[in-house]
Amino acid sequence: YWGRLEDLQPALRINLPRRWAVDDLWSWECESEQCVRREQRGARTSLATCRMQCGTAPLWPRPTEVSDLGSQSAPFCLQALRIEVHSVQIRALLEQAFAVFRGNLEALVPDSCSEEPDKGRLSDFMVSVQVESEDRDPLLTLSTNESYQLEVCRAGGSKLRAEVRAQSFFGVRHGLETLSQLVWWDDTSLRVLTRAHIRDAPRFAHRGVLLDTARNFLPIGALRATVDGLAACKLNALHWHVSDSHSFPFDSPRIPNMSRYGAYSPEQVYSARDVAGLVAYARVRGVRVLMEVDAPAHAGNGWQWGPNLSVCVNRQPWDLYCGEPPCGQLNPDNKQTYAVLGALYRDLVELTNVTDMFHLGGDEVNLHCWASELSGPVGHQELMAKWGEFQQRALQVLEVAMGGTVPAAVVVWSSQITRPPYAHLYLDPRVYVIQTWGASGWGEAPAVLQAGFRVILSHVDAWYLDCGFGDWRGACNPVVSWQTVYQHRPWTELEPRALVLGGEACLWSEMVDEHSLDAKLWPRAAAFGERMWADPDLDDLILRDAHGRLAVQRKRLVSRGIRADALWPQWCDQNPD
Ligand code: CP6
Repeated sequence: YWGRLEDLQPALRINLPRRWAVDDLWSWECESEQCVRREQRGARTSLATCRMQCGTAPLWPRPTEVSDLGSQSAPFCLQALRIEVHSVQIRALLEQAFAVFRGNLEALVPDSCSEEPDKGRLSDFMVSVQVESEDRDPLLTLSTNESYQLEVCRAGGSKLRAEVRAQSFFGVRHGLETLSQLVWWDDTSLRVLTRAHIRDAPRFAHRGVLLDTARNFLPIGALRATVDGLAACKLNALHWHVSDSHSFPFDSPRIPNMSRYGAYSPEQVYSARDVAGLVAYARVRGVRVLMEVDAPAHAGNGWQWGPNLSVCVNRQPWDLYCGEPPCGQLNPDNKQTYAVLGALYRDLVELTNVTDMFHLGGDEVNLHCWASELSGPVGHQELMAKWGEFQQRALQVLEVAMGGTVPAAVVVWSSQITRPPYAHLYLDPRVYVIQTWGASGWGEAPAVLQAGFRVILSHVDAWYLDCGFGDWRGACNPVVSWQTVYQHRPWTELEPRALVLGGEACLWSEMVDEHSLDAKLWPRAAAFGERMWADPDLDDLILRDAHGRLAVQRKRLVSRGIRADALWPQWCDQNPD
């Protein structure tokens, strides 16, 4: 505009709605399951309320069966919220889960909710929880029934009743999570849908996220925050890759030398108390912690205190002796190696309440390292046999650490030894679960399934949330989008389906620390969560619907203190469809 500013004044005086007041000036109405904006000064139906009341509540992950979802809501104060426990044997645990639920609602409220008894507010919001199982000390296993039923209905007058029923504590916990998603903040108060009937169950038993605390240390608080995010998305496993060749931050009560020699600094360690605290924190949130001390490869710094426990440590040129610098690989010929491993396993078994699953690592063994450092035969077959023997002895010390039993699922990463002909020579399919990490195109999963092994899928081309190939060498591609994560459904082509236990989204931490953790994990790990829990069919419509719901889930994560990455311009929030 080249004219005088004064000439423009009349135009500027056109009364445009101020953006931040958009909900005051427009009214949102439901039309064929879509929120439609109508100009109506002074109207107070907010977009959030419209969305919820449209019968399209943005639940994440999508439940299996929503047979009834009301189109009415009621405002309430947190003071109205109460719990009724029908399962006395685990009352304490249920009350803790309820406190978490309550905290999640509290996090939605920007300021303190007015205590004035407002007309129309619920006087009583009763949450009744009931667990069928008699288990007094419930721990998550692969056979835990995580399904639940949630019913919300008016209980006369200004009372609301929500019933959560499940076989296990973990089902009830998921039910509370869903209930928390029927609640939203509506400018002046919390509101909740007043009718709902939901039956829900996960598609896969193992739904995990891997964090690596060896390349860069992550403070225990960052791990706790990650557990909060997992819980919000009904993910149930934190695979904690605690050590690698770079560092050994686990302060093992039995072998304190490991972190003395291996931690980046005396402060950057996880004490037994830290670990036990995290495990308890995670259990209340429906998550189990699986700690992996990687072996025999990816083990160097931290092991130097003993004579010859690890070989090739920090050796150059690294690309001859390991998959990623700095090198380091356990010495399979040293009896002491197994004694130390056994002691470490014993610590982990005690601290993490191991039930039916334990991770032994087992990835990227470099035979050239062993050939160059150990005496004896150097042929390929003999070196594979050495690896096989290492695996068997590691399993033996695990059995001892577990008090004479082997967990039903001993997990190792896919590698040369999990492929034919070695898999059948050295690994028992009744014991081992293979976590396949190569690209989908490598065909690892079909081969492993055909050999009768159970699998956990974590394909590098879809579910690696760091950089995929070559990250620490400076390349960073491809970075997977949430859509890539979400659309990946390898099991549609895998047989037998029953052997697919689930999957993991992996965040290796060569280029991650606590400052970037949240944004790299979320909301993409949430997209993974819905894929694992609900496994919705895919078409454009579903992807569109998912985009909108994920944007809401991302806001929930933010409200709970997770600094999740943005999904779209804020304009899209205000202009649905
Ligand atoms: N660390 C360990 C890693 C990787 C693996 N194990 C890895 C390898 C290739 C890519 C990404 C990660 N950084 N211990 C393999 C499972 Cl592309």
